[in-house]
Order: sequence, then C-alpha cells, then structure tokens
Amino acid sequence: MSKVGIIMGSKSDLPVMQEAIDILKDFKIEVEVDIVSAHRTPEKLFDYGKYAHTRGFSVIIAGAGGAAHLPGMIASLSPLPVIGVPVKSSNSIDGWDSILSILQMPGGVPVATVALNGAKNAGILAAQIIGSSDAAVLDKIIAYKEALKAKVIESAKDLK
Ligand code: RP5
Repeated sequence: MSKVGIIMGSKSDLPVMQEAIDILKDFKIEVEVDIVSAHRTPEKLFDYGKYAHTRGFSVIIAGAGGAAHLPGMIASLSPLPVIGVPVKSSNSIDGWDSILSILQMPGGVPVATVALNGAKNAGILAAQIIGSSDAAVLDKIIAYKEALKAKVIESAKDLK
C-alpha cells in the first residue's frame, strides 16, 4: 500500500501541516509524519531524502517557513515526487520568503509548490498522484470532487 511521508522543519509548522495529515487520513492513505530540519538536523535530512524511496513512500510532502530549504533539498536527494508547502512561520517576513525559497527550483529538480499554508492541497495532490495508479484512491478523489460540487450548488440555493 502507498504511504505518504509528511515532514516539516519544526514542530511549530504542525498546525499548518495537520491539514495534509487530516485529508490523507480521510482518503484512508497511510502517512508517516516526522520533523526534519534542513538547518538544524542536516544529517537527518540527508538520510531521509536518500532512503525515502526504499521505505515504502510514494510521495513526500515537505513544509517549511522562512529560508525554507527542506523541500528543495529533499527533492535534490530523492527520486520521489516532492510537494512543497510554504509555511508563514514566526521567522517569515511576510510569507514570500518561504514561497520563493520553495518555488524557484533550478531545472531538473522539481518541487510541486502549493499556496502559502496550503497543506490541504498538498495532501489532495499527493492522493491524486497515488490515485493515478490506484483505482480505490481514484474513486475517493472523484467522490471528493463531487462533494465539493454539491456543496457549491447547495450554497447557491441558500441565496435564492
Ligand atoms: C523553519 O523555521 C521551520 O520550518 C519553521 O517554519 C521556522 C521556525 O522554526 P522554529 O524556530 O519555530 O522552530 O526552519
């Protein structure tokens, strides 16, 4: 069964990253959560990035704030798809620092960067990557999108 690795630079990122954990659990996809700091635990980052694909992960979601090097460095070490979540943290100037640190990767080393604090979308995107080769997960994504549509149609009725 596919497993998603969710890592973050600090425990202070957890309130944001929890949304990725929650949506993946809703989709019944296994997650393994860890704290891996690019600057404070560089050896752990290296091991995680180098060996994640041997540990049963299909996708990695990495969130960090400020000088957010974690997603890009993991992408440099791992053959797995990496989704980056820029976090507006206590050391972020305004969030743009986190966004640009994760978004502006050099050619050859992609990080699929979601919106600032966009961990929920990171979880959905990870599920969609898994769903492209797992029919049961794909069905859950289809049902999720149908529910989104129904909610909007229902909310429009309230206006009438
Ligand atoms: C980054 O620095 C972390 O990802 C976090 O967003 C930010 C602040 O970390 P703490 O000082 O709260 O541990 O590396």
